Amino acid sequence: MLRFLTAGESHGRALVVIVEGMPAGLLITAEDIQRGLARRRLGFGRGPRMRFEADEVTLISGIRHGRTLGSPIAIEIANTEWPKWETEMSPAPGLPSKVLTQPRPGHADLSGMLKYGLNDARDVLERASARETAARVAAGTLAKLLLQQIGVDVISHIVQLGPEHAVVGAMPVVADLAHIDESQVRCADPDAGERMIATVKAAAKAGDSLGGVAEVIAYGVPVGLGSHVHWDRRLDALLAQALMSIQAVKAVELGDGFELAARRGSEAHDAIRMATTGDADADEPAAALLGGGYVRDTHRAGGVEGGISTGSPIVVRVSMKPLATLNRPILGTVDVVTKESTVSFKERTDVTAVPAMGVVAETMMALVLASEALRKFGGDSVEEFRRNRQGYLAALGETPSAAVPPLANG
Ligand code: EPS
Repeated sequence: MLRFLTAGESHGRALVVIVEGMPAGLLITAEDIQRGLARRRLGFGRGPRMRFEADEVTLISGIRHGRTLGSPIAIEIANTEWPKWETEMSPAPGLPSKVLTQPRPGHADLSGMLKYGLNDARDVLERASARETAARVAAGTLAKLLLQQIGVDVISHIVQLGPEHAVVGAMPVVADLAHIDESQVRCADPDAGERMIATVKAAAKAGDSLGGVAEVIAYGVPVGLGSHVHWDRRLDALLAQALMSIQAVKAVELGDGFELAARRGSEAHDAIRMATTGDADADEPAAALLGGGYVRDTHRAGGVEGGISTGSPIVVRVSMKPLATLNRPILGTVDVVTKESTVSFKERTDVTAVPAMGVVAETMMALVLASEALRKFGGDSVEEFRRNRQGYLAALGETPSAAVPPLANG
């Protein structure tokens, strides 16, 4: 329904993204995209590049006078480091000044070199790099703005960095996001945030890297996105694929995920009750409406049952492994030319990119939800999309007269 394609190497001239399927009439400016990209640069533990990489945005097509046209949207994000890399990364025939033959364990280097028949790890790492997520965030900014038109917001916060866990009380809500972004590690729990920063400092000193876990939450998603009818239309499966595709992500869980395995069925599901007037005052004011008049008081399923959204917040946890590039390369590898044992080549790197991964995870969730909302509601213009969603919610509120199907069409 909504497709996007990225192109570009980490130290190439630019990243490019093409987004197709966006309805006409969505208000968008280059500054909106810059703001999204600035959030992706957040986070203690990033390398020096994040301080000078400016993410220069050019809107190439599909937008006129600040509104989408319904045509493919092309966005370019220039790499401000390009002048330094212009010779090494030149598309013109020639040879690199340095060939990287000692692949880093944990990166795409070795498997990519073998698969594509390449002897220089740079030919693989330039595209495997998480720099590509800048292009995804540009596409995701469009998805987020579209979702806001139907009252859906996606937020994230860091619940674990290395061995340090946040003490999670109430689930953060949309109004907490500015406060979360102010934390250097995007953690809602300030004490845990301090401990996380100390852990990153210690890992940096040791020349090592760290992973962690982001929790991503979507508020305002109505019942009925995704479907139980086929494997590739299940919303949880679509979310898992999209989130797992983020560089260095190794696990994704919905709701209580892995913990559910140890529980009895009586403690693993979200009981259903009819909404009462009191539900309108809860954190999610539209909860009763979004669930068709039914609500849940727990979020164990993460807002998806049978591959279909329930109307509850969608809650997903995303786990990122420690970055494969180490400032003190100590992991053993093999030189692909000499076949001798050695340690991997040294690249400039981040200590951790977990806070940024949370922002990228918001992006991927927003792209999936926007695509599925477009499948459900359709619409070539934003107005039509909104109208269709309103009509659906109004119809959901109408109680079926009896559990008997009508005898004839209409
Ligand atoms: C990355 C390595 C680092 C990161 C980069 C991802 O780049 P460099 O080697 O140029 O310092 O800074 O991330 C970004 C540039 C970005 O915008 O997120 C890697 O190997 O994945």
